[in-house]
Amino acid sequence: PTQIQDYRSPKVTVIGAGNVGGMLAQRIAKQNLADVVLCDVVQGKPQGIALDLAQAHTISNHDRQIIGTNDYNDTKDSDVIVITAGLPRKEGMSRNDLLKINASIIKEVVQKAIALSPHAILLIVTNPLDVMTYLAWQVSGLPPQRVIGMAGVLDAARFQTFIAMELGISTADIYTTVLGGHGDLMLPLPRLSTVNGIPITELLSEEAIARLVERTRNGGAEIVKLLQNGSAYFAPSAAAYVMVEAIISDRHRIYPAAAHLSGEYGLTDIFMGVPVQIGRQGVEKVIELKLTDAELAALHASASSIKENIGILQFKPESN
Ligand code: TXD
Repeated sequence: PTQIQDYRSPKVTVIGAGNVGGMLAQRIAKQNLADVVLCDVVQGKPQGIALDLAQAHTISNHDRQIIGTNDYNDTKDSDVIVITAGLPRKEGMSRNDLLKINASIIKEVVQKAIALSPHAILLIVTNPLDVMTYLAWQVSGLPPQRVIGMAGVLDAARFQTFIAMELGISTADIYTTVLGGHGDLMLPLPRLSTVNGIPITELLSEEAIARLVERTRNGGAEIVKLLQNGSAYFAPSAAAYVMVEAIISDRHRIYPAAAHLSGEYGLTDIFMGVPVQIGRQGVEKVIELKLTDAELAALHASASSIKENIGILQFKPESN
């Protein structure tokens, strides 16, 4: 039988103690979900943030440990490793502009982290999201189910927010479906987005829906433009948090996320945003929605642009 002293707190490592990473660490500790290790390449930054967070948590009254470090040995035996390391977008940059710079960062940090936590689930946040998730899977050598990319929860929340603003109702009654890559070709699906079960196509005009879909696609850029130096992090960290929680608490939640496809939606050898069931083992199931021909064609267009970028990195298994 399990002895009580065998129990240890779950451990989540967040690599990249930037805006998203720091805010995610706060959310995890504040909810008493897990101990957190914040790891960054910049000396002092993760240590400073960890100390500040520990003091904040003293005030808000809970007991999780937060460590800041530049040393991967401190990340050993993590249950979940979240990768937020990399550069964010500046105004005028597309997510793909980040491709090569962030690819070299992802390769380095994933290899170092997985060597010490071979049983972890990897959650990728760094952009361009779908390509970085594919790359992380390749360099980690993990089974595909244990590598997940976060973007769909954020994109779906953006769509939800804009629908709520338009209708003047609570976001709590809105459910949205967004498929595809985390880029200009992402696919918010009005037909499968509902207010208390009623499709929004029955509640909003075509013009309004087209406008909200477009705003969702540009949701990240709209914030980049307003902030001027950096990208969104409150909603992204909230989205990463619910995914970490679904894993640590083994909730079998269904979320849109970048997952490995092996034939679903007619696609193979790619990570892209689709609804998945998430639990302690990572992706438990990829859910295949019935799409119209037009929706499927749009999804394939999004997939082609991801594959093109995977090709630029020359990280396809056959060209390895
Ligand atoms: O939906 C989504 N997936 C996204 C993705 C939503 C929001 C942000 N998105 C992307 O996440 C964004 O485009 C970036 O690629 C990442 C992180 O965004 P964040 O806003 O947190 O960027 P910061 O504040 O610049 O933080 C990045 C940190 C910073 O502290 C660097 O010092 C660190 O990453 N960094 C590294 N850490 C460890 N090792 C290496 N090599 C390294 N390089 C940079």
